[in-house]
Amino acid sequence: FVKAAAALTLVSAFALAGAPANAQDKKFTIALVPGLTTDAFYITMRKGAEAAAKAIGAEIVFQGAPDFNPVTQVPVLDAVIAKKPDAILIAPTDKDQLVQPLKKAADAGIPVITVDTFIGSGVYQTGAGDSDFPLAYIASDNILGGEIAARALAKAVGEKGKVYVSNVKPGISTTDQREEGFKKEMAANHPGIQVLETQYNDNDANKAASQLQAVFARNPDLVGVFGANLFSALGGANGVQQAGETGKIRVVAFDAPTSIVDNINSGLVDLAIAQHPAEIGYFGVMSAYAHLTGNSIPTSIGTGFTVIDKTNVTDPNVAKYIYSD
Ligand code: T6T
Repeated sequence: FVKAAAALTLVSAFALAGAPANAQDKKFTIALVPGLTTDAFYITMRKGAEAAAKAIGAEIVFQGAPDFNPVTQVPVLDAVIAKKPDAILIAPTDKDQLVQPLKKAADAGIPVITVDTFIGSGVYQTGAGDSDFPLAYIASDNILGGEIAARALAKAVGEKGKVYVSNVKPGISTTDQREEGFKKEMAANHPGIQVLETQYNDNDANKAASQLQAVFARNPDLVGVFGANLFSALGGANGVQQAGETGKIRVVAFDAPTSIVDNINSGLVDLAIAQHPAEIGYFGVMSAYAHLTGNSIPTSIGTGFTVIDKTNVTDPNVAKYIYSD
């Protein structure tokens, strides 16, 4: 009896202290490391992550670098690992350069899920190679996004003429795949389009704008540009405007910051391919939670796109996909 009473006291003390009865009741801390902090895409992803965290009583730690660069992202990741969060969601800024730094997290027993971008081949948990250790990859289908961009740009320019891709830099899974999808679609189905050499802008919209003008100076018959991410598209569009070529050099934009609405309405941008970053953040957190509470999770989750143009930009069901600032 004494033993049983002591056990009872222990149990009630435990209950009073509010200790978790099971893993579901634990307050998890989930780190979200974006590609960079000052990008409407990742700001919107954070909102989705916070919404999911609220639903499950978790805490999000949002910590990132001010630019999209492995050199600045790796120290941030090291600091995050040192704090031992329950899980890490990360948009790796380079397919190869983030493998070893992320391995440190996995070796420390912290589950890793990549959001938006991937490491290695992006096919995880297969036992192949040394970069398949993340539990899941949650993102847009970026090859498909590039194909959609190619079809839209080809149509806008009447299926003929010179175009080019304004891109960030090689080694980023998302933007590499968008370019791949774009070129594949052009080569397969749009024989009248000539794709010029890609211009890499290091995620600098000003650089992308000057590059547009330089490409136009070399090719006065340039008819279109595909901006493969937010800053590439913004810069490309600004370059077209500065060159006085609005409506003549057609712009297809990846991503949908608030400024895209004005650009679509003014005819500077033909179409924007909005990703669903909030969805990526939401399902990133939910996947981490499922794993942390003993459930299995899919190794890949594909999120959607909403294509925004003049015909639907005022529709609230479309406008809700414009990113948050
Ligand atoms: O396009 C997004 C993201 O998907 C990509 O990986 C990097 O650039 C953005 O964050 C937009 O700036």
